Amino acid sequence: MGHSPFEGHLFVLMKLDMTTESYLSNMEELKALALKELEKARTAEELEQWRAAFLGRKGRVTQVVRALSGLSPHERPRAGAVANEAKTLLEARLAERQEALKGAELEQLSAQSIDVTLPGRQITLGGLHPVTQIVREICGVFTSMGFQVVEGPEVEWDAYNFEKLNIPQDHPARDMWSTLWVDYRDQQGRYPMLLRTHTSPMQARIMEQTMPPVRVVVPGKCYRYEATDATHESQFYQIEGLAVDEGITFAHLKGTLYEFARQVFGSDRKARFRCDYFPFVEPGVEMSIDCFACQGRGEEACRVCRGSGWIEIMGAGMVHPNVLRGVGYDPEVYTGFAFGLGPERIAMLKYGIEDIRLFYANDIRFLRQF
Ligand code: 2NM
Repeated sequence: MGHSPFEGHLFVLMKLDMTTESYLSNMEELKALALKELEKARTAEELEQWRAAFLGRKGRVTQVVRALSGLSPHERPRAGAVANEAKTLLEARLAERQEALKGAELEQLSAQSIDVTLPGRQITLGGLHPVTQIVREICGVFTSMGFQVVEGPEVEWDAYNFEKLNIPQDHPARDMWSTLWVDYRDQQGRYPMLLRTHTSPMQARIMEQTMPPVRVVVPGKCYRYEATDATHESQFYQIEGLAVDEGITFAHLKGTLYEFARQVFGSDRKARFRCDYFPFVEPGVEMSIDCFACQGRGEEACRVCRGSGWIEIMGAGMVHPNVLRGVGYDPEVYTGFAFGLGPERIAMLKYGIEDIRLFYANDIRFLRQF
């Protein structure tokens, strides 16, 4: 019921038949209570609450002063003088407390004041992860040659990750990728869903949805069920590219990828293409550049090329006619080249990083270097 914090000390109600003695003793009691409560008030807000409770329009003291009218006329002056004196005293004490509080607040403010001429605190800026930086740099090289950057889902269907890429069920080429399967069975009891082992399923999606000319690069995270070591992670990035049009030849592949190598590793690079096998291309190649650390001399002590003078940087090839047919392109009309690279490997070569696991160990001392 009561809102005032002083409600607990219910004051004796004035009665019409009270005597001057009882009036005075009540006034005395009220004054003592008010002074005691005033001591407890610590803030301007509490002081104001106190004022309202005792000296306000409906305050206790005000009510008691009003109750003077209940006394007989000849008793009123004495009691009135005592009541007024009590009221004046309480008002004076309140003013004192308000002054003291204001002083204390000012003191506190000046003690906490800020020297605005001091230099600001140094803040540490975050930065892009080295893999993000290299992915952006590589994509930038290809967009400068007219490619579009596209991203796709990390959880894929077997159909896009393998079948449309000329890797049918039970084909031995499936062993090239140790796959992480999603625990979901279709009506035939097979597992049709997986974590993509490369970004090529997105190329298949793009070709299915658009007619040539197609020029895309697809960066993104891939997953493989493999033990981790200095050159392998179970989660890693890939950037794959694809160009399909009438009249695309292996010369376009070489020209495009050679330009990439020069932009990323320096304009004096040499490039070498040798046969390799990927089920989604024919012919398939691996591309190497001459070692930028020992200038291709193949020095025995060279840690970058391990003495061979050449560094493998990616796989590539002419898109297999089965892949083109599978996405609805006529391989008699359209041809294309495709490539795939690992940005972590590119960054390791470029910056002399010896262990791929450093990228994902979240050691700020390593990450800050880039
Ligand atoms: C590589 C190597 C060679 C490739 C092929 C395709 C697609 F979808 F067009 F068939 N995407 N990526 C490809 C070709 C990827 O990675 C080492």
